[in-house]
Amino acid sequence: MAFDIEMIQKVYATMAERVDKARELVGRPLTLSEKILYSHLWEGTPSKAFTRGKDYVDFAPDRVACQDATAQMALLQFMHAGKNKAAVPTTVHCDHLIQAKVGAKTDLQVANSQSKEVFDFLSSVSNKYGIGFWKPGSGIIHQIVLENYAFPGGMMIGTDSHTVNAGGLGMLAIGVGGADAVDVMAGMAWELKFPKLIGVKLTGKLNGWTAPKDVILKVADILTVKGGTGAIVEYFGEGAESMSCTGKGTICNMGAEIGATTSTFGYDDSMRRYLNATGRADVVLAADKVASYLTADAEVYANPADYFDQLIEINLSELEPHINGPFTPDRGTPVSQMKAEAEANGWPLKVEWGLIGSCTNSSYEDMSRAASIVEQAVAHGITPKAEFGINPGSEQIRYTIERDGIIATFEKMGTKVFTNACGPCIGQWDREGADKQEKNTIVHSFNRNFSKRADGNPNTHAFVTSPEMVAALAISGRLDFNPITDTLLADNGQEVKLLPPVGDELPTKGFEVEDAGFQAPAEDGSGVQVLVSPTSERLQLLDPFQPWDGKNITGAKLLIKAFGKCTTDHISMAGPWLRFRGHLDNISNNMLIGAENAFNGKANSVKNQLTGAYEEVPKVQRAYKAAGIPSIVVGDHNYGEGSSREHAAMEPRHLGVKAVLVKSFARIHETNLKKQGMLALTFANEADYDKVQENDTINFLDLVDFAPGKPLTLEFVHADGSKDIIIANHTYNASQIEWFVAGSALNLIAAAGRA
Ligand code: MIC
Ligand code: SF4
Repeated sequence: MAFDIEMIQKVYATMAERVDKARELVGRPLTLSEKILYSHLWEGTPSKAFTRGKDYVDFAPDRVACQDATAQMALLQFMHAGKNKAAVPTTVHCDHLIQAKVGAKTDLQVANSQSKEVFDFLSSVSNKYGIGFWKPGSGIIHQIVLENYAFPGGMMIGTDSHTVNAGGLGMLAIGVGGADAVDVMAGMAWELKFPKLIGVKLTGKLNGWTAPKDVILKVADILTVKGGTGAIVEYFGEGAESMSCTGKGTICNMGAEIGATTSTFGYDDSMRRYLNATGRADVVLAADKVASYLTADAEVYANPADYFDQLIEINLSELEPHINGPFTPDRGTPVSQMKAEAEANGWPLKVEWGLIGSCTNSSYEDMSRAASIVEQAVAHGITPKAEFGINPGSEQIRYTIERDGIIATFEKMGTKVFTNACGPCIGQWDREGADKQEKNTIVHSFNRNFSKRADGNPNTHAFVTSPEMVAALAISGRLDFNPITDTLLADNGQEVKLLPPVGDELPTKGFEVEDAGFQAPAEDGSGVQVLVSPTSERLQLLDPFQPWDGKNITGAKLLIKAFGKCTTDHISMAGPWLRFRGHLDNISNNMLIGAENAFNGKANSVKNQLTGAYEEVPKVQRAYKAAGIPSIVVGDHNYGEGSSREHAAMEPRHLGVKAVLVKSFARIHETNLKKQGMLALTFANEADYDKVQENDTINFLDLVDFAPGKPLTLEFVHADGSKDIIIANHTYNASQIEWFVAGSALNLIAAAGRA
């Protein structure tokens, strides 16, 4: 039986009525995305039609998922909300805090002892508040959600940007900051701007070396890292139907990389097969009764241009395998052009490592198709030229692929099998020699490849590709190897051409697992004690942020003008810093250390305007804080791209930064800033970015009149006394302005809890 089947049945029970009403109000056939949105309104049955990309709407998500690196802050905040129990089914997953070094068994033991305090905290908070707890080693949050909780037509939020993975099962699953999760767990509405809709029509069929991953690598190349901002991507067409459910998950997963709010697919046979294989025949039974509501109305897919804000068409029969990177997931190169591209750009051609896994590509199908390539190499006596590592997505997958001999196949090539966890994908990789910072190339099946992400080395060129291509490239040891046309040299000197990958979508003998790693919460958690040591360096109870004093901010210093790509990895790095995710003051020491200072081209070196010295960003900001001087951060396009980690917003808030003024924001980060009581502003005129100078002092002239739709006026006073007036736009609505006034959204919830 599926977890929370009653909740799922309840969602389906009201679906028809709500969707029919929405269709009537909107006055035309509906996309799947609209059906799910309108059937999850906080108000219940819809009473009006909303304008896409404009209206803020209150929703009622069905469930919440958190992972260990973000759950700490989410639950520390939830503890202030004054509730006894999470209001909707919620789970916590331990996956980010496990380092990949020697192999699964030892690495897990090390993590369990090194992060014991954090795991114990998460386990006891979960137990107290009725939250399902998935222990370290159980798997990566998004695989576990897909295997156990996702259901067609549902809506969930998760404190991780790749929550969107559950779109593979026809959900609207959306990544958020912890403060948003707290809203839903506290039984309140969750607000989202009604998204725009991008339709992707998939014709033809994947074949040969192409995989679902290539669809999203292509889409990322077309839309770029910000092309999906504020939109839901809905995939459809014969190509979608012919693809596995976990393959659909891969495509939705990497929708985070184009900034999309989420991505989804209509309910089909691949989902039925997957639900049945993962022990959820009851969900199939329930979903089948409302099947027509779990996909778009027929007219929509027949004439998509009339219903989507943007339409993309991809013919899968013609799609080539892609390799995206380095340093950004939207730089796509078809495999046939890699040689020329790599040579022209000076990318190291030798592949040092091939890594298969992450929440994006760690399904049974992924592992079995990649293993089919390894098998061929073994059979031909080819020694792999690069090192190889895999991290299975869940214990259920690991157990099953071990039973089916897939792990044994990988091991024949000397592959390291890491824990069922994020590992190298989030810099939890103790890679030998990375500290030498040599220029090198790695290929992986993950989703992100920002600078330093995997091993901390800024000179590692990481490329994203499908698991089967990772296998081929790692075996050949070359980035420019094209398995479709090129041959490999066997150890006996024979030339060998690899055959295209084959594999099972689902295990023919079914999934199996001994201990999946789940811990159910206590029925009544009121007696459970949650302890946080005051001397802990890993956990720190939160102090509420101060409310706004009602005055214009004046005399603020420019902390940094960030140049170019500034992702959440640049603002609050992961890897070694993950250990401080539950301790706001300690983690604040990584604030913006990866951002490039526009004035000197350096990272973590900004001018302290009080002394004139160039120092680390956190140090300078602490100096301003100690002197009681406010500050602001200026940034470029798509600021805060990537992760949902709210630390990237809480750290500046904690250290006294008042505003972040940029050319444009990534969605989750903008909301996180608002929720934590910061000012998230954009240049009304982008060119004004160039007017900002290193020694600037900034005065807000009309913050006292802060109101929805009304831009703010900022005065930039330069060192020579001259001034520039810069107009800043914002997207705060009335209730979001209240968060700013109260000091944070949590302050409002806590006040309501006390009232
Ligand atoms: C990531 O892939 O960057 C992460 C680590 O999963 C993050 C969450 C985090 O920073 O903890 C994400 O994608 O949201
Ligand atoms: Fe973990 Fe990587 Fe997936 Fe983020 S993208 S959840 S770090 S596996």
